[in-house]
Amino acid sequence: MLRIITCWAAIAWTANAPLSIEEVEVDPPKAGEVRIKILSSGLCGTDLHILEGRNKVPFPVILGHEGAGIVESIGEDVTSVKPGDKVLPLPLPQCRECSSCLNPTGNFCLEENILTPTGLMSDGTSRFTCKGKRIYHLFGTSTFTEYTVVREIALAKVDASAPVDQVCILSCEVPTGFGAVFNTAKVSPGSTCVVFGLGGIGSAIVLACKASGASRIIGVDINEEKFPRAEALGVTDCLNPQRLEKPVQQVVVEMTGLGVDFAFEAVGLTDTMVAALESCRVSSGVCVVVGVAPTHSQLSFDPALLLPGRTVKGGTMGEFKTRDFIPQLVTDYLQKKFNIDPLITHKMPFEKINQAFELLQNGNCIRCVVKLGGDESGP
Ligand code: PAD
Ligand code: ZN
Repeated sequence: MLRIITCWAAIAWTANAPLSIEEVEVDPPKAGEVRIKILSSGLCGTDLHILEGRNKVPFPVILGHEGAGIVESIGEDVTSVKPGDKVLPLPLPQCRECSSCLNPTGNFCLEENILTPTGLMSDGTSRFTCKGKRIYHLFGTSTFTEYTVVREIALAKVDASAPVDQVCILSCEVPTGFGAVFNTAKVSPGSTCVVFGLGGIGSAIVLACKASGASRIIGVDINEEKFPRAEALGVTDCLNPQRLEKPVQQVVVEMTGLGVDFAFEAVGLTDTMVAALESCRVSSGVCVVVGVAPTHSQLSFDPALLLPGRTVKGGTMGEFKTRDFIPQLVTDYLQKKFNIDPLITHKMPFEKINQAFELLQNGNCIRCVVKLGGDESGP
């Protein structure tokens, strides 16, 4: 008989307030669910959007969706993982049964909990309680806690030797950026690219554009502290729109002649989405929207932009089928097929999670990873 676990978690009681580290009770996993000891977690721009109140989810909530840990216990009917396995919880599941999962292209599993976040598990209840109050989950993951409960369909079982404080970013940041380039845009050798937003996601996009053989990668950010790191990753030209006398998209078009072949938006603002589209060349330019705009915002642009053959596309988690692809991504990283280490600029103990959020908010980091107290010795 599995017991309730009492452990530490960072609770967001409301938006626009620091997280509070408190004791929570974590219920045992129900059928099809897995309880995980979280060892490390990255902080993503989406967590920040939610904490700033611009993207709505139910509160109080345990944030975090970029974690790595060890299976502590499994509920009934769980067959693909067992206690002690190393896993990455996935914000986008892969049920392998719905029409999206059965379609060879695309990855937007119909069991997702991202677009309409209820904060609850599939039976309509939560596994977290704090001071007698129900605490909501985030995207079925919630990784800013020593223990969490995740559905089996939202777990990637990964190589036991993978370093958790590195590979945690392979559950969101890296596949999101890589897939935007390899799957959604399909960046070709010799092409020109522009990347709006040089944070964690934008940096992963830059790495992948470079790996695809792009001849020019223009990076756009309002924080010039991002430029040296972006150049080290492969950006050839940096632009700060606030220092330009013309709209940044006009400058990008002038720099490239007709506009870029591929534009990526990794900020999460509708203005930068339009600027990205307007940076694309006629007759083949592709704009990929990766950033998450504020809840209920509307994207508005001149439809004449599309008539000459520009395309606007979007994707979540880089359109990778998450459970199929992410274990392989971890193995490829362990075999040194690519290097993600420059994407992690800071590591901190879990107790300093509010400082980690300040770093992200002030733009002083690419990714900060917080380390929870536990070790890998067992559940
Ligand atoms: P981040 O905070 O690390 O990076 C955002 C960057 O944008 C920072 O460098 C900012 O300085 C920069 N920025 C802010 N305003 C502007 C502006 N007006 N013009 C140019 N640059 C600006 O966040 P992140 O990289 O973790 O996330 C970026 C977006 O991607 C964010 O909206 C997040 O919600 C989204 C995301 N999408 C997916 C997905 O699957 N589609 C996954 C994860 C994150
Ligand atoms: Zn599915």
